[in-house]
Amino acid sequence: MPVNPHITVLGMGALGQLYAGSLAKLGAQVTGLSRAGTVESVSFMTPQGLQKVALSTELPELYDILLVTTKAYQAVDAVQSHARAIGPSTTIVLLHNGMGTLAPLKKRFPDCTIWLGTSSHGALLEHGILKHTGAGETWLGFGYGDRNSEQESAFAELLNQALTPCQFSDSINHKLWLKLAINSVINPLTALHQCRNGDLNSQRFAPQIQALCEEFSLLSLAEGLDLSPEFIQQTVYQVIDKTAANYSSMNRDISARRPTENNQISGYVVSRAAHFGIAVPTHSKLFETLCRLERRQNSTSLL
Ligand code: KPL
Repeated sequence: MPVNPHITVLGMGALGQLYAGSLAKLGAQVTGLSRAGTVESVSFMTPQGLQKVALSTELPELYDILLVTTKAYQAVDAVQSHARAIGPSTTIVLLHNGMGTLAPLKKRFPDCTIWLGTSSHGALLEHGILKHTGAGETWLGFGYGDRNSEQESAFAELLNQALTPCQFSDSINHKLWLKLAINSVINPLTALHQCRNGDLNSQRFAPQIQALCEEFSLLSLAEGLDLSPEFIQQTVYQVIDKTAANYSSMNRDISARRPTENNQISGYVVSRAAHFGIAVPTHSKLFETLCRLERRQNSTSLL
């Protein structure tokens, strides 16, 4: 990878635009790719007014860094559709909610390096204008392929300057599973009840949230992670408080009748629990209820 790698951001939703625009502001070479093609600029709403940041519309023949910010269920096919520009010198960075994309990608691209990441930044796109609604953090970690600590630190430092803080972690699995725990509680509940994250502070959700955290903790033990139910619950409520005014991504997907990341969030929890023979009845019920809701929405939208 060159000293100043070209960064291709795949998926130009709010989070993709936040990362692409912030990196481009810093002077990095960034191309943003949406389904319609390359995106020419990112328009940030800042306290000083609108700031338009130009992106590069040129794509390298072989990608240096491919930062994947699509929905989790699109990630594998989206990366696959760029296979001709992905070679042994490409590093794929997976920065989406949910789990389950590493295994198919490393099988499909055995010569690449894959890093995993998680972001807690809040971003909102309204009429093409990007708002950075919540300062968060980015964690990156090694997923697959050749390790190169210089490149790992250099990219983490670049992101740290663009969108502080960002660190490369040796315990990325712990961070990813904690994010999965947060998403497996907040996303399905706010999607099914069509409420804001902060509404989950209501006492009526407390028993369900407690059960979800206890079940997740049992699964985390089996995964060798040991996240206590108290720690998960405390973290979930911290995120609920920090993002109280926001609608979760799954809430927005259901409200707009788009597909959700249910399979990559609750579905992943349920399938890993089944693998270990652990009962997760509260997660299973939420997963199935959302599957039914999505099926109903799909069938009525076909009428
Ligand atoms: O990641 C999120 C999401 O909406 O997908 C949370 C953390 C729940 C914030 O809304």
